[in-house]
Order: sequence, then C-alpha cells, then structure tokens
Amino acid sequence: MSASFDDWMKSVQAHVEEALGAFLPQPGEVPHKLHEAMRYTTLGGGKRVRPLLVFAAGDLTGADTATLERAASAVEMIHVYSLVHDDMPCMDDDVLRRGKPTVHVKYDEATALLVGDALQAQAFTVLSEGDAVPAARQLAMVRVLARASGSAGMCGGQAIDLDSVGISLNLEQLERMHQLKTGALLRASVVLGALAGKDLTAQEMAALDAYSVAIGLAFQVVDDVLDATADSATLGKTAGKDAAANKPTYVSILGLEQSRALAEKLRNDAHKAIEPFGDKARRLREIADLIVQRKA
Ligand code: GRG
Repeated sequence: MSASFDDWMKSVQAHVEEALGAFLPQPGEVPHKLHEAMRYTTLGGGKRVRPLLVFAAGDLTGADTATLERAASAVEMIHVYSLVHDDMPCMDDDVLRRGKPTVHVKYDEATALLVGDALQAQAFTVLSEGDAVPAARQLAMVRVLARASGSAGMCGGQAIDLDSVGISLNLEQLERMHQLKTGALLRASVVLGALAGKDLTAQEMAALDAYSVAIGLAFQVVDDVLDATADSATLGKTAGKDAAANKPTYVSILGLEQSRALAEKLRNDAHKAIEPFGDKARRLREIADLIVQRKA
C-alpha cells in the first residue's frame, strides 16, 4: 500500500532539506557571512511546494531519485532567491519571511542581494553537475529552469507586478502577470520532474501543461484570499499588503466568494487535466488539493 499524502509529503520535504543542505556551500566555507546567510534563508522553512511538484511529476516518468533531488533543490534555490530579493526595501520591504527576520534585516541589504545572486548561480550549478541523465536531457532541464526564471518568466512577472501599483489591471492582465511571476516556476517544477525520467508524448506533455497552468493560477488566487482574510501573525507578513499598496488582486477584482469559487474550479481543471495518467498522477492530484486547501 502506498503512503498517505501527509507521510509522502513529509518524507519528500525531509529528503529535499537534506539535499539542499548538501548542495549549498557548507558552514564555515569562506566567505562566511554570505554562505551562512544562504543556508539561513534556504534551510528549515517553507512548504517546499515546488520540490513536491518535481517529485510528483517524476512519478509519471519513473525518474531516478538523484536527478529529482537536483531538480527539486535547483528550483527551490531559485524560489528562495526570488523571495530574498522580493523582501528587500527596493521591492516589498518585508521584515519577516517564513517566520524569521528577512535576510536584509538579519544581515544587510548588500548581503541579501548577493545571497539571491549566489542562490541563482548555485541552482544552475546543481542542475548541471549530475550525471544520471544524458547531457542533452540535462541541457533541456537547464533551459526550462532558466526560461522560467528570467524575463520571459518570474522576473518578467515581477516587473509587470511592480509596474501595476495604482493602475487597474483587468482579470486577463492579472492572470498573465501571475502566470509569469509564480506560475512559470511552478510549471517548470512539473516539467523538470517529468523530464528527469522517460519521454512523454506531446499529448501527455500538453496534459501536464494544462495541470500546471491551473495549479499556478489556483496558487495565486488562494494567496490573495489568504492575504485578504488572515491576520499578519498567520501569514508572517503584513495582511492585505497588496491591497494596501493599491495593487490589483483576485479579491479586489472578483470579491472573496467568487475568488474562492475560482480556486475550486481551477482545482477541478487540474484534476481533469491529469486524469489520463490514472493512479500515477495521484500525488499531483493531492498537491492540487493542498494548494487550494492550504491555510498559509
Ligand atoms: C524578485 C526576481 C524576483 C521575483 C519575485 C515569486 C516572487 C517573484 C515573489 C514572491 C512574492 C510573493 C509573496 C508572491 C506571492 C506568491 C508566492 C510566490 C508566495 C511564496 O511562495 P510559497 O507560499 O512560499 O511557496 P514558501 O515559503 O512556502 O516556500
């Protein structure tokens, strides 16, 4: 009998924690402050949604664990770098992240900038160093992560978000921004997990893509609902910050009830998209549920 979702999730989270600990610069390595700050911000926190997606998609293609560890660690490093930079005074100016002081608060701004830069570089080092998959496959994985992180993905979405303060985006524009800002990396996580194993058909890749788009949007809709309804202690950040900054959100455009209904619809879309994979997609289905039901 296979493990419950909760047991599976905890075991992947523990596995990824260990892999990240090994792939990051080791404690005591020079330059001490930079390396300590990289470990401080990456280890011991976060839901690890992106690594969970990598491992769950790896189930579909029989991917080997060593490759999944590298892909999951690389995508989490990119995610953590984006959080460190996003928290800086020039962007969101947050003092808490994952329940701890943000890097620029605990260390200083220059260190936060370098931590993000170094984590980004480390992600690609980790992804390109393994030898368990053929070089061409490895290059494809590097390309997927690079595209999802750059101006055609996460950075591009962040730029649109920064430019959207005080202007009214319509639903379509909001969706586009989130598809880039958070959706691109979630989607890359699924593709990386799939690429780590045997080839999928074009039809199967399209099904995975439809799943990724749905969970990427659901993630953001739920984030906006949580932001609008939770207090700052629950979120570890300033509740309602986007609305207060006059940034458009799903809740500001659709209202709470319709936003919740949209999240449910997206969860159903995600489930439907991966039906053809049957039980092999069980973990992907459960992650869609986790994303929609999460409380933080
Ligand atoms: C600075 C290049 C650059 C990009 C920033 C993703 C992003 C782009 C900023 C994060 C800002 C933010 C709080 C967005 C809301 C959705 C989101 C990505 C939340 C944080 O991700 P979780 O919930 O965090 O997966 P944990 O801590 O669980 O990993």
